[in-house]
Amino acid sequence: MHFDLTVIIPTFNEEENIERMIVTVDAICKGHNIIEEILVVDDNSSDGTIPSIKGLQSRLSNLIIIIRTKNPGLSQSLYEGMLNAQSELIQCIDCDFSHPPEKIPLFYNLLKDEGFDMVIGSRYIAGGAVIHWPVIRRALSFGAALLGRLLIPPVKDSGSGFFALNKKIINGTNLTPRGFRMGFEILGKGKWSKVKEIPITFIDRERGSSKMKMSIITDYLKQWFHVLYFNVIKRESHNIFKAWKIFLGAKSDF
Ligand SMILES: Nc1nc2c(ncn2[C@@H]2O[C@H](COP(=O)(O)OP(=O)(O)OP(=O)(O)O)[C@@H](O)[C@H]2O)c(=O)[nH]1
Ligand SMILES: [Mg+2]
Repeated sequence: MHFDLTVIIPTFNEEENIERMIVTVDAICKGHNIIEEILVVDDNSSDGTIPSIKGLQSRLSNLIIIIRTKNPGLSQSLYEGMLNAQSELIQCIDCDFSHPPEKIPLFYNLLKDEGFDMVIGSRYIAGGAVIHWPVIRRALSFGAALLGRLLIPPVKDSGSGFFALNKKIINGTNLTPRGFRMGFEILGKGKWSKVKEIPITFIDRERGSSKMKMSIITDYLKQWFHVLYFNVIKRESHNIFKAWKIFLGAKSDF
């Protein structure tokens, strides 16, 4: 079967959100004539997430589930989803409705019709926002975004989990996913040339519990240094130099 787009939904114990998210994504894509594969990548949830997905599979033939039992983690799950995606164009979206699914057709059009390699839903450009986060969470997230800008300065929200890409930019790259910032890994090591950020409003989850742990801070620091090492010492990528050149040329889309 041909798919225009693969929508990857990473899950870990999301029984309160998963069914509504799958049905919503499917309705939005169908409403825009996008033939989509919905690929849920689950880290062996112990709640009702897996039975819910299996229950929906009888009426949605485009719904696939990967149940992982080794090397758990959000970025690892997204990467496994990307490697198994049946479409060249891929959308990543959280399951808890923090990311607005109605924006998926815009991401898709920017990849398909305007030829962007990667499109990032940004909280930190004009028109973007975060709603209902405590001050400490805002400070940590914004601090992480600033750190990201030291390496990839044109991108204001490199840690966003709401992003879309053309699979060709990760083919043959040496990605080592860890933590929560898969988009930053791809910006640091992928073979992109055209990237765009679009504003999104990120709403704090209303249902289910957070999977965020403090270890994602150390994971991010390891990832950040690894991207630096990969570009500056190993010279396996020139993305940092390329991004700075674009930034100094003052282009926001590139
Ligand atoms: N497969 C997999 N998915 C995960 C893992 N951790 C989180 N997720 C999923 O990734 C998405 C983002 O996780 P969240 O817990 O919402 O993280 P967050 O948005 O930073 O924090 P909160 O919204 O406060 O919970 C959700 O769809 C989670 O179910 C994991 O280890 N494996
Ligand atoms: Mg969330």
